[in-house]
Parts: sequence; C-alpha cells; structure tokens
Amino acid sequence: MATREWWRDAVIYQIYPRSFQDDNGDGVGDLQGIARRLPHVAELGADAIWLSPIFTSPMADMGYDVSNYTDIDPLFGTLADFDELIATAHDLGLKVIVDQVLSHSSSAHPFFEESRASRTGPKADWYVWADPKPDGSPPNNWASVFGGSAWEWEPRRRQYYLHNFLTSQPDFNFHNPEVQDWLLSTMEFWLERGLDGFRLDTVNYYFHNAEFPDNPPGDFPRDDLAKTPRETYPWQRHLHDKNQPENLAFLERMRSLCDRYDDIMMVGEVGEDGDRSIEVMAEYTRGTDRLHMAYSFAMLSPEFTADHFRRCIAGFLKGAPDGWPKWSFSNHDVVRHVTRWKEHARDQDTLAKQAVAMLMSFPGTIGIYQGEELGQTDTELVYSELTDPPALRFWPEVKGRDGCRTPMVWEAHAPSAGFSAGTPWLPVKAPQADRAVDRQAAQNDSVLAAYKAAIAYRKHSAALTRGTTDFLDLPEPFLAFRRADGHGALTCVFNLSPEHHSLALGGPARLDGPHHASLDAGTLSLPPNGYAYLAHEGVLTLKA
Ligand code: TEU
Repeated sequence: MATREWWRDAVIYQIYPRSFQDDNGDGVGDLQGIARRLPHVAELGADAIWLSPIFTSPMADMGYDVSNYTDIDPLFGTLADFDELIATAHDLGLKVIVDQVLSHSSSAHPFFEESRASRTGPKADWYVWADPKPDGSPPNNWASVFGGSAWEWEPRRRQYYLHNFLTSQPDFNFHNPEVQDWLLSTMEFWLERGLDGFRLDTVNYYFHNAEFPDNPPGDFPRDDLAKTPRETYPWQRHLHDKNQPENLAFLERMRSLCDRYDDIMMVGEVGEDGDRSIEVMAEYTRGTDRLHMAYSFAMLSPEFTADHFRRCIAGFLKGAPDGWPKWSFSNHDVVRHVTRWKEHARDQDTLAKQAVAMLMSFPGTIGIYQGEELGQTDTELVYSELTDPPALRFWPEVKGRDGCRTPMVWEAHAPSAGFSAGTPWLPVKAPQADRAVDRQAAQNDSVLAAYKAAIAYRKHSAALTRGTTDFLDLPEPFLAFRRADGHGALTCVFNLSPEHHSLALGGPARLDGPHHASLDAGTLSLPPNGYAYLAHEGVLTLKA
C-alpha cells in the first residue's frame, strides 16, 4: 500500500488515560474526556496521540495487564466511545496510536485461567511453564523487573510460570505459533477500527530462551529506572529472558500485517541495560520489514550531559543509518524531566523551555508526555496516596511511578484543576495545579507558549525533521550539532549547566527560532540552560 510515512515528521503526544480528563465523575479519566480535551493537543501542534492501555483490565499495573484484548475497559468507556474518539482525533488532524501489551496478559485473562488449571488443556502451552529444581526452587535465576524471582509457583500444575513484571502479568509463550497468530489477530481487530499505529510495550521481552539457562551475574540493576532493591534478586545480565533472536522474525510478521493497511506505524519500547538499548533500538528498526521506530529509556535517565545526548543520537545514527528513532524525555514510568534534572538548572521554566528546544532539534520522531508542555514536575506523594505496586512493595526505597501520573491540570481554580468533579484517583496538589493550561494560555512567556513555538518551528524546518546531523566537537557543558538539508543549515547549541557560558563563532550566523541566548560581535552568550538555533551557510565553527 502507498505510504506517506506521516510518523517520520511527527510529534507524538502521550495521553495517560486515567489522568487526562474525567468526564463521568468517577475520579478516573475516560475516552469521552479525552475527546473533549483533544483541541488542546491539536493547538499544541502535535500530530498524533499515543494512548496508554484502555483495554479491559483488573488494573493491577494500571492497564498494562490486559484481560480482554478486544474491548475497552468500562472505566474508560465503550467501543463506541473509542470509535468516536478516533473520529474526533481525525477531524482535528491527529493520528491515533494505541498501546499493545503483547508480551504478557493479566492473570485474569481466561486463557491464563485455563493454562494454569492443567498441563493438558488446549491453552496449556500458551504461557511459559517450567518444572521446579529438585529442591522445589524456581527453574533458574531470572529476575522480575518489579522485584524478586520472575517465577511464580502454580500448585495445580506443580510448575512455575514466568512473569517479567508482576505475578499477575504472566508471560505469553511466543514459541507457540498459535499464540503468535492469536496476538496478531487482536492487532487486526484494532486495525479494522481505523487507528493509525501501535506502541508496542516491552517489545524486546516477547521471546525467552526455552532452555531456561541462568543469566550470568551483572553489575546493573535490571534497568536504570526500575531501581528494585538489590537484595530482592542478584543483579544479572539479562541475556536469556529477553531480546532473543526469534524476536526479529515475529516483528517481521507484525510488520507484514500492518503493511496490509494504509500508512500504519509501529513503535517499540526497548528496555535494555545502558548503551545496549541504543544497539537494540537500531537492530529492531533496521531495514523496512521490522519496526518503523523504537524508543529506549536512554533519554529517560537522570543523565544530563552533552556526552550522554551525543552518544544516544550519534550511536543510533551510526548503528542504524536506515532506522528511525523516537526520543522523549518523560513518560508514565519515570520521574518527570523537570524534576529529574533539577540540579542542572536554576529554575524550572528555563529548564522546561530548554528541554523542548532540545527535543525539537533532534533527528527522529519526538514524543511528549501529557503535562510536560506545562513544565510540570513530579507530584510529591505520601505512602497512603500511592497506587503503584512496586512502590507499595518497596517504599521508601522505591518511590514508584505515581508522581508522574497525577492528573492533567486544566483550570487553576476549578476543583481538581478541572480534571474531575469527583475524587481523583491520585491527588492534584497546588504546585501542579498552579501550572494549569488556562493560566499558561494567557501568558506569552509561559512554558506552554514555548512548546507551541518550538513545535511550530520544527514543523516548518526540513533541516530539523529530515536533515543530516553532525556533532560539533565541544567540551561539556555544550551540546551542539548541525542540522542541514539542501536549503539551509542550523547549528543547534545548548548550555547544559546552571552557569553562564559563551562561545566564539567562526563565521556569520543569526539567531533563528527558539532561543535563550544573545549574539553580539561573533560571540554567542548562553545564560544558564541557554539555547540557540543559529542559521548560517555551509559549516559554522564554534569555539569554547
Ligand atoms: O514498561 C517496561 C519497563 O521495563 C518498565 O517497567 C520500566 O523499567 C519501569 O516502569 C520503570 O519504573 C512497560 C510499561 O511502560 C510500564 O508501565 C509497565 O508497567 C510495564 O511495561 C509492564 O507492562
């Protein structure tokens, strides 16, 4: 089918449905609420929305535990509401991407109920089952992302089942072709409803090594973000429980399915240790028969150095010259970037504005997480307010993910800042409510205004969306690269520090687009967290 590849130039706005807009007053967001608030997303300049899971679920992991893959959870609405939402989005020029949590289901899925009941039924081999060691202990040392062993005992089968996340998220057995076929059929169900793409949860976890070898010891927590206490399992290199070679063939099957429809995009979430994540992203997006894009946790980390951002981008471009990355600084799993990077800035607004100037200058597709356009911080919560299972289990060592999941704030003075007429599932607190959309919409110098301006600038710059990328060799704290296409060049410069710095220009240039800097007699002055896009001919050199 003809392809226009809309996703390459896209800014994708992530909506966390529980927390976007509650229109039925039960304290949890819903599809009708999302549809009503979509003009905000369109005005921001986004091209697409990604909806975190909205399918039937016991919500043990807030929807990342699906018990019916082809229906909407009643908390969020109905299939008719979903169709309505797609229509509203399309009218506003927004594409719609849904999350697919295929690696595991909920333990409440009827197939798992059947699978755990006996070793012989038709679904016996649909999940990953293994015998205990002779002493009764789990088959190997594999560890769950959420703490402890990845194996849970099932007395009825007298076997263990694999769960990379919660015990209520049993892993599907991808080595079984029936499982593959069925999962593809659930994707087809949504494709037929007219959506535009998928975000594939934990795409590198689909297959496991069916021989079940122990993972070798390692020096990392499971990933930089989960921070499960070390005592709960031995740190290990996750060689055998994820990212198996068979994964690529399955991605190819998914791709052929999607390619039967018009201009569908698949973006995979790749969680791997350290720099390995960039390698795997590259591998999953190489060529034209795997994923369209992948994103990793690399830029969701606490690291805020020029070297780090350069390694992420240059590493990807080198490792997958024909692949395509997606970059974002925040999502529903990590501390919001304005909070995460706060020691690298003097004030929250400047950091938020620098962040969007950075994002909009990167090669690849850009992701924005609801609320970041307001310069939102993580909400500080006390134990009794928490809902996230790893936090409930390991508090205070693990703070969990509730802080970045509190409701979107719309009207500073309305109850719950306009999110809900009821009691919101997570509290809306003053520091967050103060940054409400209505307040910022009235101010020219707000973070929201900076987001709109930076997104609009990128949209009209082929150098930024499709141009080449060449890094300048500058010391910390300067991140600088040239983006160029046939028509012009921009050198994008960022001062990743809370101090003033300046650079000497080797030739003529002018400030164009978003900037927090001044240019005078060949010197670029960058205030704390300053940034500039410099328009020029050919190659511009900069000296610290
Ligand atoms: O996240 C995958 C993942 O590895 C995360 O667990 C991440 O390490 C962690 O959230 C950081 O605290 C995806 C979803 O984005 C996440 O919300 C789900 O909990 C998880 O898969 C299981 O489906």
